[in-house]
Amino acid sequence: MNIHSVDVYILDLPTVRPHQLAMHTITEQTIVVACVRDEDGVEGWAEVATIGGASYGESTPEAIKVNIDRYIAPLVIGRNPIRFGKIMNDVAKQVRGNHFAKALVESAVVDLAARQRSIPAYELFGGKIHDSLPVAWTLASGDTGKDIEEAKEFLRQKRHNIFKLKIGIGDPKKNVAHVLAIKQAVGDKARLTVDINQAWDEDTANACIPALEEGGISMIEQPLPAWNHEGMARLAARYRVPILADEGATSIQEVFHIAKHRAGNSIALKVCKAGGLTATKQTAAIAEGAGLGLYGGTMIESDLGTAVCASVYATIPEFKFGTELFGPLLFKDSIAVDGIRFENFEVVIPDGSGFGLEIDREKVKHYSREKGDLT
Ligand code: MUC
Ligand code: MG
Repeated sequence: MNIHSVDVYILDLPTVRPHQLAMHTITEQTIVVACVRDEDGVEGWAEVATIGGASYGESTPEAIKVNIDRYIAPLVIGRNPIRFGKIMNDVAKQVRGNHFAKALVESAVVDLAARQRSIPAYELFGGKIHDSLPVAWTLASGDTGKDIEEAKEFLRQKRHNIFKLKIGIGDPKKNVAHVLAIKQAVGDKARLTVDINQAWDEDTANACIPALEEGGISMIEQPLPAWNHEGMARLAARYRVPILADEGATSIQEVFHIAKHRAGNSIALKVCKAGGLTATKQTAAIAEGAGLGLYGGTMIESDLGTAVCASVYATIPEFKFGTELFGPLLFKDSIAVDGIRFENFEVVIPDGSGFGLEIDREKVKHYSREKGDLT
């Protein structure tokens, strides 16, 4: 059955606590959800998230919706969802950039194609290799004492033993002291990484990385601006601690460039920044071929968007740094009837049809900015 309609909703969901990044503090997280329906009424659902409007990346929730409604949906309606490769290839010829919008549409079409066949979406990407994957938590309350309490509690609950610290805002030296205090408090029970979200220049990076390396920090994420591949290459050559590219690795071409010039020795995958599930697999293949370590990244999606990422990450052989698919745990509420499960320091890959979640339409309606038009 072919695709009959494509509907896009922007939702604002509250978080359990403020989440502080270099460019924005999240208290309400905005997600964009798409519902693709076939002529029999079977639905495919997907989600992408953005952080802080236009402050983190170029794709804003409003632009994602407008560009799908106006430019992408007409290219998708009337098509057979199982031909998602051809559909997205045709979209690529007519629509430049717009990776988040393309990721959202491809994912919803894949969910529909899988549901039409009553199979999990990961079967359309080679099948799952992992039943679950390690999952980090970001300590980003902005307070050392609270972060230590949170880390100890999650270790006790066997929820997380990898913690990422957002240190792109404030005085770099104080931030290093904050990280080392947390490392000292958790000791060998947990791995600690830091994400600078592009906030340092090379001098600041050279002033801070030696202490972090010495203190046992296990990975440094996007210390320099996304454009500064040469600087990232110098850091990767100079330090033992892995240097991970996130905002600097947003297309297969960029990842190839990073691999060729060693502008970092590891890559954060994100379905939205790659432009979809297919592009995520291609990115992973480039990284694998070049011997770069992989990290299963998040844009802090809720259950649905996390299920999208988990489904494709499950088909990728190795995540040297695990994943950070903790998004659902930061949200106060869910738009899924049964959410993603977390067990024994890992996120469990959902096994039902499509991305494995049943959508709670009332919740979508409740949190949607476009109240009226959810049919
Ligand atoms: C990012 O840059 O990695 C992922 C985890 C988190 O706390 O923020 C996001 C964005
Ligand atoms: Mg990052």
